[in-house]
Amino acid sequence: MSHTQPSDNRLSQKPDTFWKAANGPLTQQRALHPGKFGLGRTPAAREPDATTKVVCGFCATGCSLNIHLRNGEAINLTPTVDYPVNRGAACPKGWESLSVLRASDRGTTPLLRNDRGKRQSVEWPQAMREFCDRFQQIQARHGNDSVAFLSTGQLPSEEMAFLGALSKFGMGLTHGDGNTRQCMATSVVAYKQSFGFDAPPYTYQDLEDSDVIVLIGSNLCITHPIMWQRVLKNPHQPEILVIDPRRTETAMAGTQHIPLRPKSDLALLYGLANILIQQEWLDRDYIEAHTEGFDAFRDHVAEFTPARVSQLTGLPADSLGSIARTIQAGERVSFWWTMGVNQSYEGVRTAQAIINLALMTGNIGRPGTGANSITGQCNAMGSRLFSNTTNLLGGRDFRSSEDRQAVADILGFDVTRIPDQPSWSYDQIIEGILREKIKGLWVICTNTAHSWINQNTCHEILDRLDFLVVQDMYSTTETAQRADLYLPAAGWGEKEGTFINSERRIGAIKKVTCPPGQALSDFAIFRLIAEHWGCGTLFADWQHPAAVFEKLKQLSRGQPCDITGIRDYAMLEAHGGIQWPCSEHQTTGNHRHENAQTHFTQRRLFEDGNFYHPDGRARFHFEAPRQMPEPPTPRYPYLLLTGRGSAAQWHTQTRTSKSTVLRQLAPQRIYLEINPLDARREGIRPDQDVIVESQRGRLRARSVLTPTVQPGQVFLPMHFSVTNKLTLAHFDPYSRQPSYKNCAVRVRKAEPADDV
Ligand SMILES: Nc1nc2c(c(=O)[nH]1)N[C@H]1C(S)=C(S)[C@@H](COP(=O)(O)OP(=O)(O)OC[C@H]3O[C@@H](n4cnc5c(=O)[nH]c(N)nc54)[C@H](O)[C@@H]3O)O[C@H]1N2
Ligand SMILES: Nc1nc2c(c(=O)[nH]1)N[C@H]1C(S)=C(S)[C@@H](COP(=O)(O)OP(=O)(O)OC[C@H]3O[C@@H](n4cnc5c(=O)[nH]c(N)nc54)[C@H](O)[C@@H]3O)O[C@H]1N2
Ligand code: SF4
Ligand SMILES: [Mo]
Repeated sequence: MSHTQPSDNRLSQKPDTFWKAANGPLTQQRALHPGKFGLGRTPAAREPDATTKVVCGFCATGCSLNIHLRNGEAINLTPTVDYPVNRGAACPKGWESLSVLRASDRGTTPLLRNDRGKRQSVEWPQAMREFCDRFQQIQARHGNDSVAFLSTGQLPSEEMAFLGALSKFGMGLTHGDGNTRQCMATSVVAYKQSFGFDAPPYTYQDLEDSDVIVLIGSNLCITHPIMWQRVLKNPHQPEILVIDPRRTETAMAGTQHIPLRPKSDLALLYGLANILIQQEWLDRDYIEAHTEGFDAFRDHVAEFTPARVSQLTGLPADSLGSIARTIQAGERVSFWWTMGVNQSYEGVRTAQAIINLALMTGNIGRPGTGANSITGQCNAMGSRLFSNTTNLLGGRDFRSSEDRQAVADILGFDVTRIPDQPSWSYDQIIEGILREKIKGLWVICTNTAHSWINQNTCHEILDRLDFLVVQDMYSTTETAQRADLYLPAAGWGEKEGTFINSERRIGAIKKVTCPPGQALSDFAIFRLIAEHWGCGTLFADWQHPAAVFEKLKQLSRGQPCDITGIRDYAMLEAHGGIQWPCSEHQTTGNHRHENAQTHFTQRRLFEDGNFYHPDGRARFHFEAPRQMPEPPTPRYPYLLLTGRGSAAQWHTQTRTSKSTVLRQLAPQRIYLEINPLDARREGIRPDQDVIVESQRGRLRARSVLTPTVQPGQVFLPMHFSVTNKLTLAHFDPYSRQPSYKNCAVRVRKAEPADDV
């Protein structure tokens, strides 16, 4: 590292002086620990009224924001013009990043539930004692693996790696999973099986280079608005096909909307493959040189005739031919998918059906092509590599003794500390609580009691725990309110580290303002826990995020995600972020890339046709479509779709609801989108209270009559906690990702007697 760090003696201080030092005014902090709190490394420290660049902390687009400082404290922001991702644009959430930090429900002290069930403010040392005593007692009584954690795709990689290492190698936990299970697990498994490593191959420039863009189950206009802006900059007048049961904002803006029946994507994609094969609209050379398993795939899809596919998808048979022709006519076809694919009981095979189309038409590894999963959260890509949950650190495998040894050597731990099994998945942890296997749970940076599928059982299950700890920026989240111990965390802008965006670009976040009260960065909390737990010496050199970034580099060495060529945070800033892989070979000595600047700015994978399986070939994976577990019935005649409602709302709204600007840009009450024909049949008028009911629960919403949802389907935004009272807990068998976007409901006008 270019910054030499003074040794950190904070943990030898008493913890109460520790947090005071960590959280004093910026000037005081700098005096106490020059160069220690991020600001020492930003231009802010040298020029207190300067501007510094930070990547956004909401979605995985990974825009860069210029933070304008006065006296070293952030006062405003503007999108960065010379950043290769957003080039001067930001969506409303990005613009409001600073205002969401200043909310009255930010946690300012730890809160401990007392004997009467009331939450009481306590000092950090007591909070740490409770944390360690309670979890250690549970472990002593029920075994080490009776305590588990649930984490996130929204912490910097350095904090994720610290959490993963501390919990599994220090505290002896076996089970810990993240909210990325709700989100990206399907893509991870699909890529691993097809390509040999979890590797989204694209760069955003592909959005501008394609002449055909196929969006499957993605509402890009509102969920990744700045990626959509890149589509708008495409000079090739691309065909934009939007495959979505709803006529979304994106479907309206595209050139062709394909309103298939929900969860019939697999049939559609196999049907398209069949037509392409029948017509010989293939890249035979590519298939032969770079893939494995095509013949069996050809036989499998032969049964998906246009007539059958039309019946399964509800699309006219001739529209299939026209989609196939569009793909054939394209010279640079890119396929992009998000939650309409991943959140499905057959998500992995659906994602792979998309990958198969790209492989068989040779649309991969060239500009404007690719089978491209779009990531959701700011650092979901970091969690895929460095959270130490399902994968061992660096995209490795817990079951491989070689990988365990490599990690132990790099980190200087005894290899016996590393579990030889991957963690239980999120749903298995929740079920583990029900089966009384898990007694203690530590939730970090996710709001399980709102976002997990089927909330009625989820709430009951959380309440069964002997000890629930929630570490969050806000003390009022649905999950924090259920906690026995709440730990107040600093958020984006109040700490440092790195995120990896959807196109594998690593960018830095910095501390540009102070967290409120006694709130600490998650990094500092992990350090306190290590010390109190009794494993502080193991983490003696995990002093600050930059030191852990060095470890991430070593953990990535020789892996497809090798980042050993990134010198330090300053290098990331100098290059506008850097996409992985970026190995030492690429940046130093004779191997230095000829055109280093371009090389750093844009990079896609598989340009040489080599995939990560030992034989270098990509695989065709396929399977027969499954039955929808809960299709509509006469008693529950509508299929419920859920998803994002607006560009101004983020998930469970703990952050976005704190901005007056964002609140004005989005509905404040939950609403149900229903087709006017269905509404008429049910006697429902616009903007009226309705009751929506599934077999598991019911809720009250305002009606929005709109032809954007098809007859027989309704849509609820996920941003209101009641939505998941209705959803059915069912999962993809390979990725264990919840299938949030299909369950049967009924709808009626609310009556005065209704008590919901
Ligand atoms: N404003 C905003 N932006 C966000 C987020 C946010 O909360 N707010 N969250 C971020 C995160 S973590 C994620 S994961 C992404 C999600 O980004 P998206 O996946 O784009 O968002 P969703 O609305 O969940 O789902 C996309 C679409 O899938 C469609 N769909 C439902 N069922 C099916 C089906 O069977 N087949 C097909 N083809 N489509 C179907 C829905 O109608 C919906 O329009 O957004 C990220 N960006
Ligand atoms: N019905 C339905 N449900 C869904 C979905 C759907 O489409 N439909 N989508 C699913 C998907 S894709 C996702 S990704 C999940 C998202 O679900 P969640 O992860 O539960 O949603 P968030 O609101 O992003 O929760 C993040 C929490 O972390 C806190 N936080 C933010 N920054 C920090 C930090 O730096 N440190 C700490 N300690 N805390 C912090 C926030 O205050 C918030 O409480 O929802 C899933 N649930
Ligand atoms: S598009 Fe995503 S990364 Fe860009 S400003 Fe909006 S929320 Fe932030
Ligand atoms: Mo997500």
